[in-house]
Amino acid sequence: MNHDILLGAEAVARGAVDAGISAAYAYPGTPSTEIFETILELDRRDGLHLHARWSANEKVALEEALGMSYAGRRALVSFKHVGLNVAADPFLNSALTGAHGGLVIAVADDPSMHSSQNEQDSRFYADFANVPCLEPSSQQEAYEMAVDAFDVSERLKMPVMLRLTTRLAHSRAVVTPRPRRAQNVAKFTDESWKWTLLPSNARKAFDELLAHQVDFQAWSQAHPANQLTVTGQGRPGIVASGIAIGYVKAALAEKLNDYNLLHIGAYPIPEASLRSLVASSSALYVFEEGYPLIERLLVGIGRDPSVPVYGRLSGLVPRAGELNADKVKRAFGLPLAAKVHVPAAVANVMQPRAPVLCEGCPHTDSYRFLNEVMAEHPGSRVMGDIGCYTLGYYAPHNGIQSCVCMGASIGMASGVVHAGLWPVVCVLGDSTFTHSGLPPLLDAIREDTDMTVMILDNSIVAMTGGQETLVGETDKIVKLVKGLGANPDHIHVLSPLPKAHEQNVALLRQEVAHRGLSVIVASRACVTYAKQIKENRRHQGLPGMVANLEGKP
Ligand SMILES: Cc1ncc(C[n+]2csc(CCOP(=O)(O)OP(=O)(O)O)c2C)c(N)n1
Ligand code: SF4
Repeated sequence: MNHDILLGAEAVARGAVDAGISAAYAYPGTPSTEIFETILELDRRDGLHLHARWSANEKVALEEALGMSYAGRRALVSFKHVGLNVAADPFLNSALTGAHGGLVIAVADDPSMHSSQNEQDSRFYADFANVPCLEPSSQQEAYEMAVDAFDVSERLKMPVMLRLTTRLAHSRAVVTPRPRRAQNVAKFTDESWKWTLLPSNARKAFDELLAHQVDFQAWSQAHPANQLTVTGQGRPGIVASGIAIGYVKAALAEKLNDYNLLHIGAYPIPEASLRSLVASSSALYVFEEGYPLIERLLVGIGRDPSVPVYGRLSGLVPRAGELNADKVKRAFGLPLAAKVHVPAAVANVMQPRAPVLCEGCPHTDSYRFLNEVMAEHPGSRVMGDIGCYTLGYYAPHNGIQSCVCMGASIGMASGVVHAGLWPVVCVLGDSTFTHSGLPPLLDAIREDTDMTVMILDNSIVAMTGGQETLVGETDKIVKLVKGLGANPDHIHVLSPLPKAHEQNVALLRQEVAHRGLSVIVASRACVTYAKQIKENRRHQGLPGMVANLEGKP
């Protein structure tokens, strides 16, 4: 039997491939990126002939996967938790259409916000949409659940969410894979009415979805990942979901035998098991990675308080941030592991520091000329976006004053202009622009909004590790902007190079002074991913290396 040492994210990819997917769709984002990167690698290595290209954004990824499912074949979608906000519309509606070919949506949450702007819990989305959800507690389970999720999706005719969190996605363990299954043959659904969500169909489809909840409950109740162990009537009970079971085991060791225990790894929450646990236990301790989904159900309103419930809501466990074994130990008043002594010299080096742009980064030069021009307008603002250039918030650049979600810079800059403040510039990267910058730019073009949009085109999706961009060439970005209807007299391309600084200052000064919309594309390749850019361009069939790699240290 084969064994592999896999990241949780890699295990999901292996599981999906072994389940017989025909396609994978994704948009990069930590901690989900490795799922799709592994699919690309397996596709190349094993000649699988999957459809696997990065999508423009998460909504598009899910819609493409829905089409694949409509056509009877299996598709995996993967993105980070905030990506599910972008894909929320097709996700919630896919609960009504159901799935034809297996459809699995792997969402990686990031509690403690290691690389994210919030720590939302995707299980709430599954609950909200009324779709089944699987939450692995180990890399092996991540693999098995990925395979099973496709079976369940086809059996229950529903999209299934596979929820990961950072620790599991990014840590390795031995995984034993199963034999690989063949892909499905394409065949249209014969229930097109369900996929045509006109109110008359949608009402029927929603009734079906609600009626099916008993089947989903029966499935989750019987799922091996949902394990109830009653060690004794009247003992305290523990509920642990997903990866939290590992922390509970590590913290309590053999003391765990003194507790009743319910582990939950499949949702909807298995209500019968939860009721049995409540009926058998004197008190309940709830450990779940993320928000208090199970705890909230247990606490309820107006319930009998004779079985107290302790968890994030009660304050026994911190409300925010990742769980770990120490947090569980603290909850039970157990001694913590001895602190590792870090010598003073090492501790000084390890002081937390704000992340910085790489040496020679083109964004540094963009912030230099941008700051010089904005300094001429005290009280002006630069609306930022999400990418490497977000690091321009920190000193020495101090170049942006907002960052909310991908693509928000343009819409927010418009709002500021609508409020009567001036001047306003916004900065966003090339991938962020194609992800969700086009619709707000259309609005701004329609109104000739008095602001300057700077698209920082570094030829790659740098922040998430060097994935290919959708457009690939500055000329095409310019064509896109022109095609949307922007005034060609106020569309410019510049090179953010130290030697072009004065020229760039003059151009930006001129466009900020222009009382209407200007778009400036600052085009220079990322120096850190130079090799990757070359590789991506070759893959995209684009000619050779980009010319503007000057500034590489
Ligand atoms: C909705 C959503 N999806 C994905 C991410 C992860 N993410 C952060 S920045 C980024 C892309 C940045 O690329 P680009 O705009 O080209 O800027 P660069 O990092 O190359 O400077 C991605 C995908 C996110 N934060 N939000
Ligand atoms: S990875 Fe590239 S874009 Fe990101 S900071 Fe480094 S040089 Fe700049």
